[in-house]
Amino acid sequence: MDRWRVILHLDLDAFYCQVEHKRLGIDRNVPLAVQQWAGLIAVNYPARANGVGRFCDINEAKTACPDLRLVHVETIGNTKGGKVGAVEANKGTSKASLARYRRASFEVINVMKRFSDKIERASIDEVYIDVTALVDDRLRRSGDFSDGGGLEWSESHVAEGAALNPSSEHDIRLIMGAKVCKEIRDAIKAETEYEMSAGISHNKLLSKLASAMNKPNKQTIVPTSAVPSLMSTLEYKQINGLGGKLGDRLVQLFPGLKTALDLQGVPREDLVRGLGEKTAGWLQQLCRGDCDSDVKPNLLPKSLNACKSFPASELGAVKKWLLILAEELSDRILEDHEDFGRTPRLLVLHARSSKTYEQHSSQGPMPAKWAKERLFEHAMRLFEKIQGECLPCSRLALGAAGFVAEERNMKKLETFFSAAGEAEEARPVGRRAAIGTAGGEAPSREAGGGKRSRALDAWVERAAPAEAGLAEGESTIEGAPGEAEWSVDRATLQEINRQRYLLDMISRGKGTGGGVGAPGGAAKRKKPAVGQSSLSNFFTRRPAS
Ligand code: TTP
Repeated sequence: MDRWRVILHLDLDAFYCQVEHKRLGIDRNVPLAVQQWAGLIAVNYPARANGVGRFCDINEAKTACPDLRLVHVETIGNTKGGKVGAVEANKGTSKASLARYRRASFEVINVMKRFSDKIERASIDEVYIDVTALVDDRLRRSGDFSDGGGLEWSESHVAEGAALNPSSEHDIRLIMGAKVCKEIRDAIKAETEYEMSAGISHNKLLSKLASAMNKPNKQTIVPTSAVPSLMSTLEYKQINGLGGKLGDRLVQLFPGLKTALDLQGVPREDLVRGLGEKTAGWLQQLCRGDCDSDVKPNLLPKSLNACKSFPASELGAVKKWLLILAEELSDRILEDHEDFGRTPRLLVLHARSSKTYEQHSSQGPMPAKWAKERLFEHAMRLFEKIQGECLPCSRLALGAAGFVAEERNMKKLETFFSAAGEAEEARPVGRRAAIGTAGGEAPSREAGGGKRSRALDAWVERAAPAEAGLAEGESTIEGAPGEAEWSVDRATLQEINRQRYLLDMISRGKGTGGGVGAPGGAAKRKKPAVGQSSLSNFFTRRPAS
């Protein structure tokens, strides 16, 4: 295990409830749950203390806690005026909109960005942050901690049964990580009112396990000394990645085994026989609490999607839902364009057959105008191409992908990128290596800016369709075979890849003169590089409505 890294996992507590408390000005101590149709999707901690759980139906919840405040999620659809924001709890005519929770989530990210440029959004309410560089910096500046002196960790819990060793340099790094983590959480609380729980450890696996150990609004350190006892009680299905099909396969292969420690005891050759060499190796690592996965900065979404599941439906109902999805997607594209100055090139439709449960996909160029009527018209044309296979239909997803910057913004991005290349070149080698090209990331551009670098060209050339903005599992950019008028030509694909790379560079904050800052560092930093303003606006502008 690389015990030099310090990785935080931060998870907002009862997230949707917190957003509603703030929006509606409801005291935090009032039991509250967020409802979607007849079910509860978020329950705050006072309501949990009164016996309300996420799996209660509304009547059970009200019986358990008569004072419970119920707030329905925002909906979009067949309401008077058909506007996002109208609340109509009718599953048959409208769909849930997550717009207000997404905005709140980015408010929080905006604060986190001041502390590290290595932030990976794992979901709408959880992130990983790699604070290794910041911890290095703090320890270097703070002098000698060989006896752990001066570092307070009383604000943090330590995983049960373990203790921190103040003379271990690795534990000292975690203590400093905990200090940073507390600062981040305090800044978030002060600036957004939101509370979160956090885990501090040497990798993503352990920090995620740690953040769930003492909820709500607390943080927990998992030092390596805690790992053996943790693995002996941890059900392996709770490990990220082992809950789904792989977990089911493990149950089939090794019935009776429950904990990560149990799996450690399986001979490697048995694992290899059942799962293959690569998965076996990865699994053995996980069961020892080891995980070398990097925190992958991903602040710009690769695609925007609007989805709806419904009872088996024929064409008439599909049209109705597509119009609603087109409305939601239209809002999201316009918002994204305003925030980031980028334009989607692809409209992607997925439809699931209620007979075969198979998902079919179709995609084509995004219309130049993003009004819901135009999106709907194009979506219908996409649907017609696959309707033979997916009617009756029970799920639709309409997405925008293949983002590029507009010509005028591209100029800004190019300028920014040249500056980034130069700044990169000027950095000490160690630091450059830390944000370099490992793991298939796009290469740094060579210094000098003006001409395209060979490395960049090579990256553009080999970039997979997924890198052009299609999420994993979505269909490839080439489109349905034989549909020439819808296919995306190679030059477009290359352009999409190139611009995605530039946008990625910006979203990682490269070229801003060093990404890691102290609290309040944003104000002290250099003026943002040209082209970054759209992004900064996005992260600073909008309060949750
Ligand atoms: P979670 O992080 O699973 O839960 P939570 O934040 O409500 O509570 P906790 O403090 O235990 O972490 O989910 C984050 C948000 O995602 C949640 O507030 C509501 C939403 N959500 C759904 O919409 N559907 C679901 O099935 C789940 C589990 C969550």
